[in-house]
Amino acid sequence: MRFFTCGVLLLALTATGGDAQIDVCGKAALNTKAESRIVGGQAATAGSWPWQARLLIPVTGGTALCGGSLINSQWILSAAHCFSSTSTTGVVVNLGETQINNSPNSVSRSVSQIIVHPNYNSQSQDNDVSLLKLSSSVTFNDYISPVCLAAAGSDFPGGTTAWVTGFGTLSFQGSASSTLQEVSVPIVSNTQCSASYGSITNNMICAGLTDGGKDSCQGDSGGPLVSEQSGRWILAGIVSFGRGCALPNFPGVYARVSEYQTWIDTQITSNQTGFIVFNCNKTDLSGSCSGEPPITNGTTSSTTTTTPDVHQTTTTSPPETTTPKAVCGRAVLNSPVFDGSSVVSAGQWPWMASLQKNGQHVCGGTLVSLDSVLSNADCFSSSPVASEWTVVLGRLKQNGSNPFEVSLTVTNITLSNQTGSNVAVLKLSTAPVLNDYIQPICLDNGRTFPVGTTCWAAGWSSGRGGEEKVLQEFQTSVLECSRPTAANDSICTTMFTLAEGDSGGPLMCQQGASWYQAAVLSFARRSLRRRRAVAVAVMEFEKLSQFEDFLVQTVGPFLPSTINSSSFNPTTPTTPIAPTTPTASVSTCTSTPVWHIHKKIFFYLRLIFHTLWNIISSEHKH
Ligand code: 4AZ
Repeated sequence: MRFFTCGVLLLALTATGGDAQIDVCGKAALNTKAESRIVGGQAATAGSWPWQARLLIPVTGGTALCGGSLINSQWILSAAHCFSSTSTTGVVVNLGETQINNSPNSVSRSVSQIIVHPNYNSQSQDNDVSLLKLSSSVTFNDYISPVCLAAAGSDFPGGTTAWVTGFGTLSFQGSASSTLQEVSVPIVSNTQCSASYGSITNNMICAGLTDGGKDSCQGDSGGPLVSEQSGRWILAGIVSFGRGCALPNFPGVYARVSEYQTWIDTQITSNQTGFIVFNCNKTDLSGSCSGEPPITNGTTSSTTTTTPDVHQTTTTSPPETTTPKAVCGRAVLNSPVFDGSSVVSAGQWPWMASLQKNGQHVCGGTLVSLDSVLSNADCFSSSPVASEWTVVLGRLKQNGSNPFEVSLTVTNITLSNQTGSNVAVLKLSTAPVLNDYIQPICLDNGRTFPVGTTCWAAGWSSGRGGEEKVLQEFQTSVLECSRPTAANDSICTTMFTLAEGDSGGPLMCQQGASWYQAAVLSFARRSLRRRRAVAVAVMEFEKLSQFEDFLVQTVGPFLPSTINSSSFNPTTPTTPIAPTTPTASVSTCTSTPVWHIHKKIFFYLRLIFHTLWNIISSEHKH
């Protein structure tokens, strides 16, 4: 079972304002989502969204359709762009409807006042908010009741499940629906949304799937985007705009309700609306606030249908801990260049995390589960306080724009406690939405990476990656460890440049289609051993499998590398591996494109020359 953990206590403590609405708002007695979690639904059932309003607005040559939300017995919250003037003439608000012309519980009201937000900007769509006062109050019942509003300070992290409802068109420029439609859409962070639209203000909130297929559309404008918290439905957004409808990478854009608490409170002076802080500070294993699977490899199928039609929730699904839907070690955009070290491109190492203090990169890390990041314990020796750290995922450049990045706070830091080197596990406050740029790496639990296996390290260090400090990658190759006792607990590689700032990052080796973390990089404890016989400098790292018990305890069960976890064999590589010597062409786990081979030979010649030079010069010093 996925855990729905937004705190009940929090609700009690953070409900603000309002004399009556706070007791009644956000309850939908006939909404079965919370209990039965219908999968693949279509039209909403009567009473599912009792705050839904259908607005009919006279315009030249006809009537425009908009949505709205009932927020107390006499007020509707809607979008500013629904109104070209504040004239109330002919404006009709219908409540309690599920099917147009066939809703026994519906009521109709005219409007006595329309208030458009004074700072509404029709160019940018900033502050796309309006209030409508009904000519007379409505009586609440199972089909008509107000929604709660997200209070100032609410946080809707990317991946949070939200639902949008409306009578709008079923496709862009299609025809409007005669039945109320509902669809669940994950919240998209403003950073990610800005990457698509360019100008998303703090007064906006976005929701949709990377692959498209689910969205609000024309005629839904002004209607509600809600999220559930402790059995209450809270209005997160007001349908505002979007590029087309349900297009990939163009989520729907909504006015962010939590930015309007003061304004709404000053407009509605009696019978005030119920504001509740939405703050899903704990998440289930899928990374969502209320049970909707995030965009993960294998779980989110993009539907080709448009506009409200499909919803999926999972509270009745089996425990996530036994059948995790996410898989590890997938990097669809990975195409490392085999030339020793190079600038990384976006999505190449989608588990790379930048661990930051005061906005400055301090150490590397890796996403190793849906909500845990692995790093080096040394990074926290001076500051083990979780609240001082931020984890940035999906980042490529330390200076420059990173359209896919997500910044997350840390709730807990746990350090392993072994003799020698140690690792750290950071629990994230929210599980990030997984996409091509953010994915977990597989944790090595005792695999064999034979001598000659090509592996990679990656990291950000000052002085590297140019002005933008782009993530760097380093190709290396597994060597036999010179220390006889090291065979079981260490993995040794050819030398590569490791600097402060790389600590905590991964040594990554591919087996089959999946990438495994074989070790955590350590700058402070890096071990350089020279093997005189073959004149190759060796780097020695503690094998990650040494920390397996600690990792299972702190991170939870390791993610499988394929969805069919029963075929998961921790010790047998998925492709045969033929050991080779370090000086030969070495990528034995994956087939290496022919055009890479000359680069690799050049790389190893350079490496040998460099190593010999180091040995000669250090012996000269002695
Ligand atoms: C509209 O024109 C509209 N996909 C509303 C919502 C969206 C697009 C257009 C979001 O009313």
